[in-house]
Amino acid sequence: MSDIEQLEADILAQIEGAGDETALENVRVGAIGKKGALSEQMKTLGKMSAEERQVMGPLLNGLKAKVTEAIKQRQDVLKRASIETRLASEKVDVTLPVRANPLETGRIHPISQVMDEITAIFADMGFTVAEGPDIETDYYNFTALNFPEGHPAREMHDTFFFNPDENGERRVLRTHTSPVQIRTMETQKPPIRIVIPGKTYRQDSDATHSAMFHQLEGLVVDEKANIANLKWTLMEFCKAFFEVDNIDMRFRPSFFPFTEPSLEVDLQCDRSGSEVKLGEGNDWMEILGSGMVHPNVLRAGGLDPDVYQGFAWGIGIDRIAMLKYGMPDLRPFFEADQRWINHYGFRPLDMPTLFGGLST
Ligand code: 2U9
Repeated sequence: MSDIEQLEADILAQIEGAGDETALENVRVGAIGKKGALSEQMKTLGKMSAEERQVMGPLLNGLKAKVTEAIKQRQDVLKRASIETRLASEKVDVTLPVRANPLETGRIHPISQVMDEITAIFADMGFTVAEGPDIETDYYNFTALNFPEGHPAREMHDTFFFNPDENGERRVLRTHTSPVQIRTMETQKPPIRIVIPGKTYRQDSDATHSAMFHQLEGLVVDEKANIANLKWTLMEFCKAFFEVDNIDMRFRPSFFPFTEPSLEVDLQCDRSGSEVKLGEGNDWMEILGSGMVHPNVLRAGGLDPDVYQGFAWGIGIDRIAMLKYGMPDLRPFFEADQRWINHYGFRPLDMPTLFGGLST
């Protein structure tokens, strides 16, 4: 075998043996790169006699073309092989379960659920939702609601006070949502039919009380609102909320500065078993407070009590949520424990409506 034939055999063997594109590039540089074996041979052409060059020139040029073509073909083979390997390793298993999205895994907090349920019931009766600030003036939280200065009921509210401002006035974290009713009476002409869900604050905390809690209050003001309307409204609400056809209710006289007369509402229940059952039995459970709006409160709202009368009520959302959904302790409501919310929470797309069901 001649030297040229030997060189050809060596280079072609190296090309064939290159296992990946990097190895092939090294072979290319070693053969036809600037200082490659074949390039070095070609540099000797200039020193040859004319006859010798006539034989060796076409031989070496032919070999260079052959090597170039062999490298290109090997490159194609290696490229295809690397694509095949990637396709095999990046295979998608279409039988794997799809990861659940937040709409399926997220949960609605029982307080939000109960607020939505109660507002759905009152919206169906023609009420609109009103809102107001959590930080209130002493006037809207107490004075306008017929709590005279120094009245003991102010102390009963265990109020969170801010430091006095330059005029010596102390703002408060609202102890009830009632200031919103005053603000509404100041700005809207009767008839008024509103419900106010929201956060309220009192210095109190144990298994059934938290410093921040939630209320839903309601107010009706027109020229004829009366106790019969109040009783019917609350009766319809309780039946819808507890999802029962009939429930016995008891109205007990009570005292609130902002209503006169004031009535506390109890629901018939059975406490003989391990849990409280509503709508049956011979026992009673206090559920909410209510009354006819005090004339002083109507006056504070800018309304003439000789023309207008109203009724109002207040419900503790946290307590009623515990009762309806069998939650024994209030504290986990605010602990953001994923296991608790997975257990007691509600699915986001199951919106409470009267026609679709409140809690199903
Ligand atoms: C105006 C006039 C009257 C709202 C009322 C109650 C009775 C009541 C409690 C229930 C449980 C608060 O969360 S709770 O502790 N509320 O008993 N609330 S009447 O009466 C109003 C409010 C505003 C202008």
